[in-house]
Amino acid sequence: MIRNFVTWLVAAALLCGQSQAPDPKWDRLYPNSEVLEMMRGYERAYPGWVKVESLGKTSAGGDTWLMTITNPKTGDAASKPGVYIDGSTHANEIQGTETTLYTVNFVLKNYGKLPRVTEFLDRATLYVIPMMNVDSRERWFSQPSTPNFPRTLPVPIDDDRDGLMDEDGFDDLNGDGEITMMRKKVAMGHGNFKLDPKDPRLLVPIQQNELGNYLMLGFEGSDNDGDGQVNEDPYGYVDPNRVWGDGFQPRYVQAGASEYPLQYPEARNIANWMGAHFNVNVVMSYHNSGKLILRMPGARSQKPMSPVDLRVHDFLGKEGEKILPGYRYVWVAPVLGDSYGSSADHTYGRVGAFSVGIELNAPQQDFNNDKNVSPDEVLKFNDELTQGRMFSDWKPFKHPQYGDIEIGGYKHDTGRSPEGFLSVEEYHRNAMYVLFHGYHLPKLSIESPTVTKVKNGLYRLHIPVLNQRMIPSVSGIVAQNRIHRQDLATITGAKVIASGIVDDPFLNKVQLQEHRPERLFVRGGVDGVSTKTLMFLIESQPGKVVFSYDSIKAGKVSKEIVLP
Ligand SMILES: [Ca+2]
Ligand SMILES: [Ca+2]
Ligand SMILES: [Ca+2]
Ligand SMILES: [Ca+2]
Ligand SMILES: [Zn+2]
Repeated sequence: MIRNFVTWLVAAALLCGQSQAPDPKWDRLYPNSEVLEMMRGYERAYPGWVKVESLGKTSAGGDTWLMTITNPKTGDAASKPGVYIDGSTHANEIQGTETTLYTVNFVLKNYGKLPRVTEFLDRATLYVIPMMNVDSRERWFSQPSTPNFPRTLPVPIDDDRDGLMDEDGFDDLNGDGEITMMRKKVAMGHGNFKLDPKDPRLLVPIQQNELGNYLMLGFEGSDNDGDGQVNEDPYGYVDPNRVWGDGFQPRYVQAGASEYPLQYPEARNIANWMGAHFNVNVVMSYHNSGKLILRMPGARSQKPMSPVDLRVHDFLGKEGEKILPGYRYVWVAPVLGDSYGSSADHTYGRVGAFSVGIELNAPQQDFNNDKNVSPDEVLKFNDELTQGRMFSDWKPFKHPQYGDIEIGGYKHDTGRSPEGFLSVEEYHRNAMYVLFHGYHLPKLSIESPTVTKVKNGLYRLHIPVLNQRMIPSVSGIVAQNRIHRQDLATITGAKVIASGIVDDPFLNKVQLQEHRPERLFVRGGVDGVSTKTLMFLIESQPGKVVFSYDSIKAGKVSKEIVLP
């Protein structure tokens, strides 16, 4: 009896303790080791549902970690339409990682509880790369950094063309673990700033008719190589979002580009993997900041987006403005300037996915409601809402080149990433926007066919294929550039004499496929929220045949059809 009880206890302990899923509080940013532990934790807690794998090594010895999440009982991951999300392409744009992890946590914990989450994991696959630029993200945590630095891939570049690479970066002169700002008081008339009369922690630029007595000297550091310039060649710079294949331009056109497309493994690992996963319909990459949903193309000189795809992007983007209040859905090029070789251009142009960049928000406070958060309001936020956590007060320092200066300013984990107490709403809304895309993944069903007996042993079938959701089963760019094979319709159990796409069922207008009618290629697939009717003329005895519709992006459906 006791022994049975003990056995039961052990079994129960094994079952529940078998792996508690991670339960992050989301009130802080997670360094890479904790992110990876969290990913592994979900994998252990949801065996078969979550797979964590490395797509390959990265430039400084890390790994491109991918999570694949789906209900394994409803089909293989690759057979289902996919949503791909990633974070920390720009290494300083940290909370993209937490946004992806929040999404992971939400879908896993709400499967079976919330119908739309359940539908999502049953019929779709979520692919997640929480840390694209993994090595530099680690560096942001472990070495003195700023809100803007490092953004680069971990690749040394001779920015000032003096033959040396990364020889003069930022320096943590005062040893507080942060790279903050330097300012210097000078004789009246020698500066272009003055102290803000409302708050001496701030400098304000002088007006035309004023004399200034302060200089802003930029981010903390000294002239390490004695060339008369301070911090002119820091760590990097190769921009991980200017190195992709589609639309690539060399460095003399696009600053931060690599020497050739996909030169660095951070991008190449993902491009190679996604090139073998054309089931990816949606790509969402998290950046900060600015509250923007950015659609491609990256530059005005590139070919405009296919009208079919633009319509879908516009729908998803406009709805995004509602799910993410204050965010604006825009075409990136006229708003942020032309850029070449971005991941969104690549994954749209080479994979045919609906790809957007999302510029996340780090909410602060507009105390006087004038729709602008001014520098003094940021300081007020620092003082009243964080009790001074964000800002290091100015302190005197003896600088090797500038003499007596002051060092102070905002710490690296402020400004671009949300304060812990405000992060959950940001992550949650963005996760819900991922699920909105998930909901609108193409969802195909075969409606009731019309079967006409032409004569004994010869039937004509009109088979409507319905797509219930907004994303087409083949995107416009896939159809246009033949990125991967079109949707394929087949009949098994009969000899196919002719097949085609029905333009008008009443007038019996059909675009016939000239060759091999037994494999009907449905160019352009089934548009969002619409039906495409297919015609098959088949030789068969009365009985049953099976119609199958196989879409790389929308999955496979089939239906038995009875011939009278
Ligand atoms: Ca140099
Ligand atoms: Ca410092
Ligand atoms: Ca220098
Ligand atoms: Ca320096
Ligand atoms: Zn970015």
